[in-house]
Amino acid sequence: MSLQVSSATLYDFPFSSASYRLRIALSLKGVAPRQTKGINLRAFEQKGDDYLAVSDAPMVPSMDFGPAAFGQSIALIEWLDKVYPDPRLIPEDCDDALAVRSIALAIACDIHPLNTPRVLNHLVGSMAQNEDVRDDWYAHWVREGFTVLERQLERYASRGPFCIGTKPTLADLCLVPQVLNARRFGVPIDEFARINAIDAHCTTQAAFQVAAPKPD
Ligand SMILES: N[C@@H](CCC(=O)N[C@@H](CS)C(=O)NCC(=O)O)C(=O)O
Repeated sequence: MSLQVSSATLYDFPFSSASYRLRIALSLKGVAPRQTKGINLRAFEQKGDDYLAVSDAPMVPSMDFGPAAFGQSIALIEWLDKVYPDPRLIPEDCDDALAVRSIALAIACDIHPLNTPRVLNHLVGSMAQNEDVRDDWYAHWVREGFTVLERQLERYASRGPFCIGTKPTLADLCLVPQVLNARRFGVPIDEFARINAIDAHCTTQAAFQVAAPKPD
């Protein structure tokens, strides 16, 4: 093993849901990067020369291991899960691993990319839409995504209080930040009973609390 978390720099923004996923994973595994540097997305620091000298993409999170830096929260969490396998975030059981990835990617690939700052800023910037259109866009794609997610999660409701079973997995790491994000944007999500129940359970757990952004 050559790359080590203990010698890495984590680039992070508290309210970034992709960064929040990674912080929960680090917290559950009890490992910490050598240092954490904040990239203020509200001040567009992700587009600055300093950050782009480290990260290929103008987004967080990324981890600079020294020899190389990597972005993509799911890839980083999968790597962490192999290098620090206790506790496992992707089950060993192949069928459960498929279910976990299917839920996690429904959030990370189908919901989250439609509501990132660069997409929302493009709507009100170059595309000259007003803030009502932006908010409607956000709410539409979150609610459509949550409708699918709720159906997925209902299938596993008898297995335990987390997305799948009695332990947190990659699926929960994706769900909790997306729920927080939806609430912060004022999107009505009360009707998604299973999503809310899982979120309520996860947020009682110390590892999720430590990783959560502090209210601004
Ligand atoms: N697929 C990437 C998404 C990363 C991403 O979009 N991060 C957002 C914050 S949650 C970001 O840095 N956005 C900057 C921007 O949109 O300008 C991952 O999972 O790491």
